[in-house]
Amino acid sequence: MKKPVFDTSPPRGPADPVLGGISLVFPVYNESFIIEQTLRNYISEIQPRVTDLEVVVAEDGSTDDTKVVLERLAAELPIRLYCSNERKGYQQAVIDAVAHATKPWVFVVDSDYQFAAIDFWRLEPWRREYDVILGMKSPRKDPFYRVFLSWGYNCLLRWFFGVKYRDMDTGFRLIRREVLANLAPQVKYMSFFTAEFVVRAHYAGCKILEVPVPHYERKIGSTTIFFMSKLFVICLQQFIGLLKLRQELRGQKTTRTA
Ligand SMILES: Nc1nc2c(ncn2[C@@H]2O[C@H](COP(=O)(O)OP(=O)(O)O)[C@@H](O)[C@H]2O)c(=O)[nH]1
Ligand SMILES: [Mg+2]
Repeated sequence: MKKPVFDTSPPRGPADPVLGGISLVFPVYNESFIIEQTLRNYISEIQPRVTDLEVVVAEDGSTDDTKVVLERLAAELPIRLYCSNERKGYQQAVIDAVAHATKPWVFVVDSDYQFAAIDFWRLEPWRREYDVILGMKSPRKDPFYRVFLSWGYNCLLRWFFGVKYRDMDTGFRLIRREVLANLAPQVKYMSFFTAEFVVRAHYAGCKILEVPVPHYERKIGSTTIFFMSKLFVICLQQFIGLLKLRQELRGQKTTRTA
């Protein structure tokens, strides 16, 4: 396959309807200050240019005003809202959220607007050739310790699983729904879903592409996951998860052809 060339300012659609409709999926936890802006920006950017679009918003366990804001927005915007009271954690939240998607393609995006809606168009045209299209944060605008930990994590993933991807924990990804339906329910070892999903997709022979996308600082709130006080436990959990996944996949030859 020839090396992909990335357009630095791709046209803003329209998406080719032949490639199928798109489910836009947002996991949300404690984002009351930013979720309205995120939903309005994504819907106004994408809805006029995608013939068959649905928007799934999956919130659980928020302890701030997020539910109230979402209920108000659901009366106005074309969203399907799913709320539950117990926090699920990122991994289970994403698995449950994508199960609500019904279109042939699923665009799963973090709701804190660290990725801009317009950058959807950097990923969208690659649907012709790939099954999993990952927005590779370039450069990553997170605190130094996060950039460093993520670099180490990605190095370990490449080494353990013989993959070549550089940003396997991105929060901006466009995925063929049948791939998600097959593989998402199997994700269980690594808490942040995407890395384990990408490794499983690679071993299942999926065509995976990383496309550079701008990444922005979190303007409001702070990480809902990577608290300093929990970093050691999180790192340990990911490392144990990595070992378990390797154990499971050991001996399995990747079915990739490209
Ligand atoms: N539904 C749901 N969403 C979550 C949960 N934890 C995190 N999120 C969402 O997942 C996204 C990524 O979280 P974030 O704190 O921005 O992670 P970071 O960017 O890696 O620091 C955000 O949109 C959060 O609102 C959870 O337990 N349930
Ligand atoms: Mg974030």
